[in-house]
Amino acid sequence: MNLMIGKFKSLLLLTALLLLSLGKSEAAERPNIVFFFADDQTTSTVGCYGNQVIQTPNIDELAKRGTRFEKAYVSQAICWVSRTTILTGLTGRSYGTPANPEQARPDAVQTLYTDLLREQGYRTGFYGKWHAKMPKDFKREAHFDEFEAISRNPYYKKQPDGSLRHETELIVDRGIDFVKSQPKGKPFALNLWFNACHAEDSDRRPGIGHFPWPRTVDGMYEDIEIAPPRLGDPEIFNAQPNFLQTTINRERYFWRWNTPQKYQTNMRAYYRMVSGIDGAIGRFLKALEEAGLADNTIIVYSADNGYYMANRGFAGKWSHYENALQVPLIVMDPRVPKEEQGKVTDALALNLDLPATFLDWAGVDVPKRYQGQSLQPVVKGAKPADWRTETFHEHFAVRNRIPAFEGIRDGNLKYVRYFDHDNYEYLHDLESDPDELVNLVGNPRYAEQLQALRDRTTERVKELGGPLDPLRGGFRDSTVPYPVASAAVGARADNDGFVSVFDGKTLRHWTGDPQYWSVEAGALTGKTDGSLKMNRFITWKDSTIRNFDLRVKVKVTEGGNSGIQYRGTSRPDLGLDIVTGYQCDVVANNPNYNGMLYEEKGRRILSHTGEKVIIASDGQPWVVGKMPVKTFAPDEWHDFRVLVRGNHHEHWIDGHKTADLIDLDPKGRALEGVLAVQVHVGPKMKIQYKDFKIKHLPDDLPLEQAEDHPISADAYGVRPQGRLPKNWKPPIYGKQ
Ligand SMILES: [Ca+2]
Repeated sequence: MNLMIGKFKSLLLLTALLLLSLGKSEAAERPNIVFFFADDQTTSTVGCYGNQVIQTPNIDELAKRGTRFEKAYVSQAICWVSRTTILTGLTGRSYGTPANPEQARPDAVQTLYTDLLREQGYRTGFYGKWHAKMPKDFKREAHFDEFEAISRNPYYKKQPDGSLRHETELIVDRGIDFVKSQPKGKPFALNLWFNACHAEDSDRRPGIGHFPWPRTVDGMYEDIEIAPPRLGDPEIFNAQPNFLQTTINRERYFWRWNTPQKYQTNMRAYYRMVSGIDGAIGRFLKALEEAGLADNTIIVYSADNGYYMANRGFAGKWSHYENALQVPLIVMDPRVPKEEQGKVTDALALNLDLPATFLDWAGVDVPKRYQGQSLQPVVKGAKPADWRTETFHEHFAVRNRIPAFEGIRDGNLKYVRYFDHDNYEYLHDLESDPDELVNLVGNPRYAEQLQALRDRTTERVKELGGPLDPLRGGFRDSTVPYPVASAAVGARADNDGFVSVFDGKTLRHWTGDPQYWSVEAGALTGKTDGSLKMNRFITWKDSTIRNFDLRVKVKVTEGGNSGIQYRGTSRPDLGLDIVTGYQCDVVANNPNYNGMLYEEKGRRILSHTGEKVIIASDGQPWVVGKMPVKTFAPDEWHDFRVLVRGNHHEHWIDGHKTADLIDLDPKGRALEGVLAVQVHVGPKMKIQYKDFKIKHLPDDLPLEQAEDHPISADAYGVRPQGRLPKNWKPPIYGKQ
């Protein structure tokens, strides 16, 4: 071998080795970034932000080892804008146009922050809810090394083995696989963007329907009474201008929070969703530790917007109050010195800051167009003296239905104007009035500051993309402030006031196991082959029902057994489709059961067909009168009617009354719940329902009172279900 060449070769090798080791140490210095992003969550539902009930030990631990931002906000409180803002580093007004502000311009989304990280050697991953509104032809997966959109609807996804897995768990499963397949010496940026805790809007069954939780947290909080909303005083709502009293914030209040029962059920379900996220995060952190990557991985936890959970008589997000704009933000950087860990900062932070922060951590230049700033200085040390005191907030998504506003927070003062609603203005002093209950706009002492904030808003609007074009097509209210029947909010009724609950074509408005339920010849059809071990249900998803007049045509095969279940409760403890509640029975072969009033899994038979019954306050049903019993042939259509007003229940078949009952048992009775129909264990059968409609009656119909319905001494007990002693005789009310 030529000596010179040999020398040259070894020099080359040495240089290559040097370069390699340099590259390696550089890579080692660059941290990995994991961004956990929840949906629809404000600070009130995280343990470390002061909620004593909710269990979020893993998120709390991140705060203990990291920095918790007390004043973190989004620029616009709606899912897709918040997400697009993080991906682009731009406010909604800046990534869209005045004519079409909701649509991101192609040039604004050409390079996402993940592209910039990737160009600098980061492996990037995205799993979960995307929901950013991108231009046509935009290819999401082209902006990440690994990408999988995982959405809700349904939250439970069928797995290859037939089991169901919640999206929160699936997203973290993917994240763990990503970490396990991470090549050595290469940094990564992983986005785990949950759908939780977004409500399943199209499914308004309280609890598991509206806020489906991962089954790992089943039963959690079941025995806990959640405190009523802090800002629940109706006067707070009544003080709103009409355009906010009639908006989508109010409409959805009637979906989820308007009765104590719905509130409790949905709050518990929501808390479970949060604890589900927390548990999944714990699982991820363990895998990260096991992969030996924890020491160099920064963890971020935040949410895309805040959430009204009955505060102010509202639901959802969108409007200008802190409940909607404020989000949790926790940053845990393991490289930060011990003495800086566990701190709580009042530095004003925005969702807009996150992409700039991610790039800063990676040592990538933050593009000039980015409107946020890196949070790294705050996380590493004390809040810099020149940290921002001003943030800009706006809302214009779905402008025809959600009141649009723009405004500025500066120090303690927050100013907004609803520019499509006569420029209605708010000015809040967040220090003296953190709940924003006082509007200072008319207060002369604030006149000067008000004018300054108006001018500053105009200036910022101009800088960020200019005023929006005038609203086209007008504004549409979503509800009246106090609907007569809350179930009728958003429902379309015919001329007689009836709402169709089944369209004759699809099961879109229903949820149940397709193994038993289908549409046949325009009818909602349930079938069993005689092998059922448990009654199965299909439930109407559009709303709960309270006081109502229900009409439906019913046909059942010989020997068949079904029922119209009303004011029911989902029972995920028994099965995802199981419902308990009152039932107007449909029983083909027993006229004493056909049209009777039964209670599934509760007090059982409340009245046989033809019995007029009063249920005493202790839950005992007493027969106080009789009606003739008729036989209705199987395999023919019959008109069923269920009329329920307050605690008075009446059933009819073909105009013939089969049940008339007053329920005076305050503990056992239900005044609201879901509508479902049933297939029963027993012989093979087919049940069909068509022309299914309901008229929602006023919520506040009076309840029948015991003093107006004395039970006569000769009233006798309703025969209970099941085998009874041979000499069983009904108890007599007067002889108790
Ligand atoms: Ca959201």
